[in-house]
Amino acid sequence: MIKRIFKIFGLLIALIMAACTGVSRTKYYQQYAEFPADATIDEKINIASRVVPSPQQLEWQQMELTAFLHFGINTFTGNEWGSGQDDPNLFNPTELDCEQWVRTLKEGGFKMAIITAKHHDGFCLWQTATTDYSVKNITWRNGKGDVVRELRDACEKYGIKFGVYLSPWDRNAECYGDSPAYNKFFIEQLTELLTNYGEVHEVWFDGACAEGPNGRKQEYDWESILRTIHTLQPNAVTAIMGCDVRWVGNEGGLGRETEWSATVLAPGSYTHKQAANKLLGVEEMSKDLGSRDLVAKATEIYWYPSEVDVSIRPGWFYHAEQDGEVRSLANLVNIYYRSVGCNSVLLLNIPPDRRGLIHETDVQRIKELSSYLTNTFSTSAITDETVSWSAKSGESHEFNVDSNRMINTLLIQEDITRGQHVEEFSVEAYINGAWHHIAEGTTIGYKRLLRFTDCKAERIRITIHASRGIANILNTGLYYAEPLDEIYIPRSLSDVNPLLWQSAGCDASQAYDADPTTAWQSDSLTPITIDMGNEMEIRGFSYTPLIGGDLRGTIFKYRFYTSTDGKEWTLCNTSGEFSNIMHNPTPQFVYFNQTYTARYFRLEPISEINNEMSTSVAEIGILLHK
Ligand code: FUL
Repeated sequence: MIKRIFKIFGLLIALIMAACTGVSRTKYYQQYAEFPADATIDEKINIASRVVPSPQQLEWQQMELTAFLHFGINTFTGNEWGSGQDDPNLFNPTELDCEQWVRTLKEGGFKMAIITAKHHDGFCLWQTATTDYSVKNITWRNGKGDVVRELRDACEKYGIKFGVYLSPWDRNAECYGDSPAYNKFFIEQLTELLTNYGEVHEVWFDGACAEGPNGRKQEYDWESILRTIHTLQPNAVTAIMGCDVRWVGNEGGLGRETEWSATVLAPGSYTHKQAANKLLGVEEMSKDLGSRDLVAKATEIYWYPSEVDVSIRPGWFYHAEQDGEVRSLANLVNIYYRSVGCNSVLLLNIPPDRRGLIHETDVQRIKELSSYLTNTFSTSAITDETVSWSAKSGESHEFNVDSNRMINTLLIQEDITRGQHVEEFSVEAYINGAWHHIAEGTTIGYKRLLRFTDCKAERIRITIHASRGIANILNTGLYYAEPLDEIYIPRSLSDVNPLLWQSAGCDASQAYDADPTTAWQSDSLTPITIDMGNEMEIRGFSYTPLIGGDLRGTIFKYRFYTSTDGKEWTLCNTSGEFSNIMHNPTPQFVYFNQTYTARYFRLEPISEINNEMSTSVAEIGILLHK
């Protein structure tokens, strides 16, 4: 009883003190909260709305635009994933100029550059003591070159932040798969990068990973790996197989319309939490990571914001034959709306070419993007001085608008230092004496951009229909984004018209009907054999997975054969894998390093992306010239 009286008395004092000092009593949880075992749904939602970013996550989110630079041995072989066996002397950029990269990025509004210091092939772009497979043992610059150093210096000079991508998967290291030995090796590489190159703001660990030699599976010691980063670079965020930044779940530049930064998904490197993710049925690619229903089922919640990584070209590495396929301005602007405008950071890849320069076309596109964004978002049409406000569910806020200006975009931001709250909102415009509904959205988070039909309005009204407690809006703006025409000429999938083609053994015509939304499918790993009707000299082939559909049956490893009589077959020299097809399911163009005389060809699947016994070919084509 006495205890209870003390408790009530203590509470009263605390309330009186809070009222007198005006100090807010809201308790926030930095990056993580565990729900009490007996918490109700409402209590859980309340806690979820008070999870906030760490200072590093906040700084990262505020960058908005960051750049990836995929550069390495693949730039010189034409591959997307190197085998780890390519001659390191192939790495030979003739005019390497990291300052040109950084100038391009800086002028483009990018706040950080992340370099592939080591991709899956294991080739290191810096002077490392850990392996011979690096810039140290090649003729380029007499083995004294260091791309990481040059980029670091350029970032320093132009004042942008610097990050490193270090692939956990290593196809060159002999110790890969011998878990303790490789963990030691990997931590040594990380230590070099994090001690010799000044401040690092993001460490990117790719989730793509396969078995090592002889089927050995690497068990990563994520705890030690993350500890190394936290000790050596306390201001860095760790991405993907880290704990601060979440992969959005695709490589196509598409953030979710409903994007919670407070998610029930435990970060990928928390291996002991994987069972909890499974139980909830969530992974990076899940559509829903933070709805009320999911929060109700969860026991914990993380501030784990989304990063949209996408390449300006079809591949992550530079390939000259993709010079005509650099994304259009309209496409990049859409990506901006679907990433930065959907509560995510955009990580746009701009791969340097074989000269060691960002290609002219890419430079031009980055300039166009930057001036488009600057022109669009320079001055808001809202005439009120105060653009921050707060509201409970059901409340609205009105703004005066310069009615001479055309508008078609709403920009709205929550103050995420006080959590993410808004679940549903709508926008109305007061035009000619009446209110008209013009747009609606779900989550806001750090930033939300909503497009609506062009109009001129006297006032604008934003209603918060559902919010997890009080919504704290930090910024509101209205803008006009010029319409852009999408000029997209898809690359032809075949140089040979399949009119005369016949498939052997079954009707596989859906694989060459020029419609990549339909596929020839089989319930086993079945080769597809085609008679082209005429003999010709072929330089390569294309394989397209089902676009926008079920990826089951998509081929990962393959063999490709040609024949002149349909009896004797020649195995063509290829890498034998559609390297990154699982995460980037786009048309694959394979070129041989010689021509083959063929009337017949055969694509034989060796493995499917998820090791299933099935095959799917949306399109197959023959290439006659590079
Ligand atoms: C993927 C990798 O396999 C690609 O090559 C690329 O580096 C991309 C950013 O991540 O998972």
